[in-house]
Amino acid sequence: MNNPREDTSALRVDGGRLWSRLEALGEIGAVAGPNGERGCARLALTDSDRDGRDLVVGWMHDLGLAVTIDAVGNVVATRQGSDATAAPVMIGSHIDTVRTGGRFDGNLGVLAGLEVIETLEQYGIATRHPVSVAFFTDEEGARFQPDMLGSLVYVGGMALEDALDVRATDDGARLGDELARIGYAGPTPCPAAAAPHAYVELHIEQGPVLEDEGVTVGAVTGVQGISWTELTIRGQSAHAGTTPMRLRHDAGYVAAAINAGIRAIAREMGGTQVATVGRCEFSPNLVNVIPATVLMTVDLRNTDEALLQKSESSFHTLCDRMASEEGVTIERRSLARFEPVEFDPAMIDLVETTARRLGHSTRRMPSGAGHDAQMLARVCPTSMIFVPSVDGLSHNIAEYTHPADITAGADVLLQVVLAKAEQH
Ligand code: HGY
Ligand code: MN
Ligand code: MN
Repeated sequence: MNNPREDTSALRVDGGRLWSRLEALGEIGAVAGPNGERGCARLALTDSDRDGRDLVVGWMHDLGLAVTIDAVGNVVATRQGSDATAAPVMIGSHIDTVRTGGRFDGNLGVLAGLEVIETLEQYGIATRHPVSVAFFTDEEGARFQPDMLGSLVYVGGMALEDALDVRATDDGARLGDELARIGYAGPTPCPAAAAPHAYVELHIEQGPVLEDEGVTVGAVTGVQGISWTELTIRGQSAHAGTTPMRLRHDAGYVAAAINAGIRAIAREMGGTQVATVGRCEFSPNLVNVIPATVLMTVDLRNTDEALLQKSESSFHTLCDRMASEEGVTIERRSLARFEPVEFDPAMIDLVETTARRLGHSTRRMPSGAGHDAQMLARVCPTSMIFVPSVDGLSHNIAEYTHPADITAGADVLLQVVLAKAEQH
């Protein structure tokens, strides 16, 4: 390798150092599986999220970075550039996880950002723009909806007060109270006073495409649209044995029909349409009682806004029909609604040409999952770098990405950041 102090195009990260940070963070909220899987459970603003935050903020301080915490708990750590007036190149992602999460979803993007900065420090590389690494609050939206909540507030897409008043789905806690309880209700105003110069996020693909095609790096073109709805189905509890089928108002049956119905909608639409019932809670949830109420969620996604609206319309027609046929009521509450996002063409080109220059196979692709990048794209040139997920698995404790792919993705991130930050 040429001397990277002179020729930074030869600069590479220390993949071992990055891997050991991933392992260390993965121990916080660790979940062990029966076959040796090692996942993570760090739901937003829980004690384990706090512990994960404390560990990463400690690393940020160890690197001598200027660390800010804003009013919704977003943390941004900045390495100074030579031009104090220049906006930072921001690297970011999240460190909260779903309850059955992995060690890479989100964590990789934040820790690779730390690795990029440590590499610049190690080789004494100065940049004109500052370089910052951020983790955003509650990207998953598993406990507090919507998802990408912290980055949405950061870019001015959701009022801070509305975010602080969101209630947790598990215990009803108020987001602002949980933020204060874990010590991350920060003093920095939110939304952010100024936009980054550019934003780039390294993330595992969380799907099967890269692995199926044997490609190392995904140059991400955008993020598909997301529609989350909570349904409260109210029927009539009655005796399972004495109530004739014609007299039933069975909320559980309607829930099952809606679940099967959205699968049929997705199958008929084809393309990128997906549909999921992730939560479904019966009450009173007893073997011999016809369910009185069901609380459930429906997640619909499509890369095309018009098709996403079509799937939503079919879903609501299904709900209306089932309510009428079974004589139940269905209360609907939107939990999240984001249109598809296209990333900046020049940033996509930069990711793709950088990956190729480093000798990695690459392909362009949209993201099926939501990411903080889709919010930062509202305020600055943005793209993402994907690396393969083994068996396409994520939101599963068996989530895994090979160390070589981790290092490849972080090297691409380093070189993209160097290009945007303008080595000085
Ligand atoms: O739901 C998502 O796509 C992301 O994991 N928040
Ligand atoms: Mn993620
Ligand atoms: Mn996720």
